[in-house]
Amino acid sequence: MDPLPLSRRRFLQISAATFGAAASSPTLSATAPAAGPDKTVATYCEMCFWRCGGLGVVREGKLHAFVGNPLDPASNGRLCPRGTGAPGSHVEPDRVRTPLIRVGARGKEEFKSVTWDEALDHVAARLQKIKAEQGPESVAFFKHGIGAKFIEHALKSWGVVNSAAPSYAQCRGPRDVGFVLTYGTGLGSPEPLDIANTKTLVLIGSHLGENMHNTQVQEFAEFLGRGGKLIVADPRLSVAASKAAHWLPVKAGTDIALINAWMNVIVTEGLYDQAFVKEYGHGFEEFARFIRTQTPDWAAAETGIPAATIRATARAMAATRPATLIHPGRRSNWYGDDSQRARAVALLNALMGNWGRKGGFFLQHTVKLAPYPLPPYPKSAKGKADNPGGKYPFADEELSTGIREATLTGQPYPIKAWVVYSTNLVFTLPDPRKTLAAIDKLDFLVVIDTIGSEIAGYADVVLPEAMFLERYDDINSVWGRRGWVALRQPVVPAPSPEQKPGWWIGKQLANKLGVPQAIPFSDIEEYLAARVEKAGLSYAQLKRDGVIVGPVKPNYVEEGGKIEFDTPSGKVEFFSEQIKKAGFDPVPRYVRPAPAPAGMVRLITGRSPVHTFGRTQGNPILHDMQPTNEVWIATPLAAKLGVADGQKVRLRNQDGITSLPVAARLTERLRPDCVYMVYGFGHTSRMSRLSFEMGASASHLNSSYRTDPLTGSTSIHTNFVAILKEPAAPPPKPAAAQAVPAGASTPTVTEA
Ligand SMILES: Nc1nc2c(c(=O)[nH]1)N[C@H]1C(S)=C(S)[C@@H](COP(=O)(O)OP(=O)(O)OC[C@H]3O[C@@H](n4cnc5c(=O)[nH]c(N)nc54)[C@H](O)[C@@H]3O)O[C@H]1N2
Ligand SMILES: Nc1nc2c(c(=O)[nH]1)N[C@H]1C(S)=C(S)[C@@H](COP(=O)(O)OP(=O)(O)OC[C@H]3O[C@@H](n4cnc5c(=O)[nH]c(N)nc54)[C@H](O)[C@@H]3O)O[C@H]1N2
Ligand code: SF4
Ligand SMILES: [Mo]
Repeated sequence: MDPLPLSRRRFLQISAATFGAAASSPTLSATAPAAGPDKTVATYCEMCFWRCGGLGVVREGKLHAFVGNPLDPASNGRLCPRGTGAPGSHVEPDRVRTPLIRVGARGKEEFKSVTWDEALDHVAARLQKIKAEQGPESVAFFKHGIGAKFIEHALKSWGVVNSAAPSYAQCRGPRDVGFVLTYGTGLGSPEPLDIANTKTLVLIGSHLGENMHNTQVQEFAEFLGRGGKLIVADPRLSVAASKAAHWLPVKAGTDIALINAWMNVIVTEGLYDQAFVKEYGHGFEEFARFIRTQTPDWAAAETGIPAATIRATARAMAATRPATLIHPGRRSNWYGDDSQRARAVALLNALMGNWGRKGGFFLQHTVKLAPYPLPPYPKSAKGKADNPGGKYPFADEELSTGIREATLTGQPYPIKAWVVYSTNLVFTLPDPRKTLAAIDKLDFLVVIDTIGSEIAGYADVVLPEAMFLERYDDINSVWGRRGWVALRQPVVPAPSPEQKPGWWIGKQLANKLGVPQAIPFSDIEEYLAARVEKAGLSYAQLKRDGVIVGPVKPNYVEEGGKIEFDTPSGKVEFFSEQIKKAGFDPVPRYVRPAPAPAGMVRLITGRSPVHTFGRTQGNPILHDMQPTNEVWIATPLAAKLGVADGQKVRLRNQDGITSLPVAARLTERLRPDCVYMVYGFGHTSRMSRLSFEMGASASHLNSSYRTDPLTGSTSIHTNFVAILKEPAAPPPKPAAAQAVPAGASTPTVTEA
């Protein structure tokens, strides 16, 4: 059997295209803009949140291509496959074309088409009623992306205080908190990683090359091209791991043990940056006392990585410091101990002394824009509902799951309506059963989306947004080596005149809710131009070029840059008094993950290089590149189960939730105590025909999660599955199949 299953061959081809891009072509686009009558419009991509600058190419009045903008530092003139495929989202067949009001039972996906006036009058009447009876705090807003700005602003001007983005506690929240607790600052996006100058790069999970954050992948390709040393710890031989000098197939959930053992070697052998620790470190002695107990021999038993390998890789890291970077990761909500895992990563970096140093974390700058004068928000006596009593003491943004909990329990006060912008909460939040139960408790659900997503299927009102190539949004002001501002502007009109931009929706909503002063400008360009011109920059230049990049400034201590740490001690906190005071471990202590129940293995997930989460499976271009997902199963495990390559299986988790059928991909490149699946497939909304029931949903299987006690972030890799061979499993019950509890049939898997 081919040890490299189809999916991997495809991943490798794609990554080869990307890794080779720097040397070969100026863009990944299949179609370069032709000379002649083409018109190009500079804007920035929102197929994901890297926000690369691109050029929309219009030919004969139609959107012809979307290619990289060479002036833009987030793309360097090249887009990833998803950005290049953005025109597919413009022509996506099942886009919502008009506002919709629900006619059938909730979740039945039955709507009638209405005018904007009707839809917004209905929304305003329902929200005003809730405000009158319970207060505006009982209306919550969920958001993802820059387009949310004016809708959120309208709602906040009217009294909304609960506003949360799942991209915090379901993504990079615990990482940023881990860094705040250590260095006094989070890393944000794009992260200030100087991969361009790194000599040794350590990836813990972070699967660059499948995770397509554009310039990071470009710098990674350059790093590999010049022979940089790569160390990858991942239970799976990811695309990145296939390029590594050392692949450490760490047992899932044991990263803290591995990182602590690395630190043990570096501390006990005196390999760390002693000058940096002396000048900038706080509590190093207490930390060192603890870390001396975390020996490689101890960690070997936990992680499955031989002690000699742990020692060798630790020494390799120290050999090139400070140009050694332990990648902090991005999606860090894995096991429910993730802010501590992030602390461990932050501390290992601190031992390299790489803060503000070439090849480590560069010092960032930004281009300042002028604020546009807008009236302040009303004060709320009730406060927010997502984190009552500061239960999660280090959460520094709102918790989406906290709002869901308040909706379910009515505590600290009832939440009666959700307004949801560009986040598919049924997919995004852990345990979709809880999300649906919370929706059941709502008086009113408004969803602003481009397509008929799952969450839209449950809405009382759906408002159709224009996609990013069809609209203005606020200016993107970015921290980076020099910093820059980028403009989003329409390349083509939306296919339907009823598909409106977020700012317009926000303005109408403000009018209908009786707070018209919240958005005083009649056209968003008034607002955009004012912010740019008042900052002394040229709006005409921004419109023409798409970006204005700031001046060169020092990025490193060597260039005269200053480093300071906004922690209580003013230093890098190896030992954290504030964590201790809050009742948690002041040093990152490893806790062994729960073992798999009999007959089950752990489910771990990641990204497809050609899709973004669950939002692009209905994009015809990207759908063509990858219509469905597959489940990776290690060959020894498959042999034990009698599962053949390509055979359809279902996954049933510890809570009896069964997936849709999905093809098995047998591989040598995965530990046999877990299976791997790309997240974002297995859609259940009939309103999007291309993605409906294609593949299996990792979201639905994520029913058992742990909550990080420091930040409230929720885990994704804490579920176990049995592998059921088709057709032995009960016949599919279409849309509901993924939420159906286990029937009588017994899992056919034995534990690996
Ligand atoms: N193409 C594409 N690119 C994207 C996105 C996308 O949807 N599509 N999304 C973007 C976003 S929002 C994010 S947050 C990032 C996410 O991308 P990353 O932050 O890079 O990755 P994760 O999804 O957290 O991690 C996935 C990897 O971790 C490994 N892994 C699983 N469990 C463990 C473990 O216990 N230990 C270790 N060491 N490794 C483990 C998996 O095998 C997999 O290779 O990607 C961004 N880039
Ligand atoms: N099980 C599991 N859960 C996860 C993750 C995981 O890997 N596994 N990843 C986590 C991470 S890292 C992140 S960042 C979050 C991401 O979570 P979300 O941001 O919620 O991502 P999606 O599920 O793709 O939902 C995006 C929704 O926005 C809609 N949309 C797309 N473009 C537009 C637009 O221009 N305007 C409007 N109004 N709507 C639009 C899409 O149709 C879709 O309904 O999910 C988190 N949740
Ligand atoms: S990384 Fe790709 S999808 Fe994300 S913004 Fe850039 S081009 Fe668009
Ligand atoms: Mo994310």
